[in-house]
Order: sequence, then C-alpha cells, then structure tokens
Amino acid sequence: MEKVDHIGIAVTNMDESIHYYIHTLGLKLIAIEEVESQKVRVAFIDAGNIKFELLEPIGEDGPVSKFIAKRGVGVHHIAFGVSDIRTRLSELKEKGVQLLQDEPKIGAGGAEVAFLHPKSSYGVLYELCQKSSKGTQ
Ligand code: CMX
Repeated sequence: MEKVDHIGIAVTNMDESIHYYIHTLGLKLIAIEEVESQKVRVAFIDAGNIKFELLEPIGEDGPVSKFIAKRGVGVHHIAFGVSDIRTRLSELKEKGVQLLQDEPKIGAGGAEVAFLHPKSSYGVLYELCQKSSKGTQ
C-alpha cells in the first residue's frame, strides 16, 4: 500500500456533522456528493495530511445504513490510496485476502474503489482507492 488516503466515518445527520468538523474542529469542506452505487451521501473534509469522508446513508438497505443499525455511528473504513488498483487486488487475492469485489467500482470523486472483507483484515474494513485524473478529491 502507498498511503492512507482517507478515513470513512458513518453519520446519521450530514448537516450537523459537517457543522462539527468545519465550525468546531476548524477543518475545511472539500465537496459533497451522492454516490448512488454505494447508497450514501458523502462529504470530504480536508484534515491536512489526510481526508475524512463523512458517509450518510441514503435509504435503509445500503452498507452504511446496515453498519449504523448494527454498530452505531463512527469510524466505518480506512482507505489506502493506490496507483494500480487491479494489480494490488490480484496480489492481495493471491495472498488469501477476501476481496469484496474482484473488479473496482466507481466511487466518490470518480475514483476506482474496492473493499477487503473485515473478516480477513482483523476487523477493519479497508478500501483501495485509485484517483480519477478528472476527480474532485
Ligand atoms: N468495519 C468492520 N466490521 C464490519 C463493518 C465495518 N465497516 N461492516 C460490517 N462489519 C462486520 C459485521 O459487524 C460482521 O461481524 P460479526 O459477524 O462479528 O457480527 C461482519 O463484518 C459481516 O457483516 P455482515 O452483517 O454479515 O455483512 P454486511 O451485510 O453488514 O456487510 C460488508 C459487511 C463489509 C461486506 C459490507 O458493508 C460491504 O460490502 N462494504 C463495502 C462497501 C461499503 O462499505 N460501502 C460504503 C462506503 C462507500 C464509500 O466509501 O464511498
């Protein structure tokens, strides 16, 4: 892995959460968008050396909605930034890591993303994330 790109944080009220990060903690809002494929509205917050990705569920059957119902709000995943996501995924698969998808999907900011199952990563949901050259984040 090359670096940690962002930390995903599950929230139930995006507006209140943004207010906390911007006005209370003094960080900067980068962008807000809906990622329909993941059933979330996301807000990226600039935290200097890293970003926070606030994740508010859209509807009740997406992964973040299920996560909040089971575990409550808070840290949801950690995303590694990579420059060749397909190679990284096949290397991890060869090493026995359980991938949640063999082929990356398009996520926030147009990035290609894929997830590793928390059961094979000692309880942490990891994302691999390859930025799009046209992306906003
Ligand atoms: N972090 C750590 N563990 C998690 C987890 C998370 N975020 N989400 C679920 N788990 C745990 C569950 O608690 C459960 O553990 P136990 O068996 O000990 O109870 C285990 O993983 C399996 O959970 P599950 O209920 O059987 O399966 P789910 O239907 O909840 O699916 C997962 C879990 C990870 C496969 C699913 O959430 C997924 O596919 N995630 C990837 C996509 C995603 O999270 N998208 C949202 C982010 C989008 C973005 O970044 O833009």
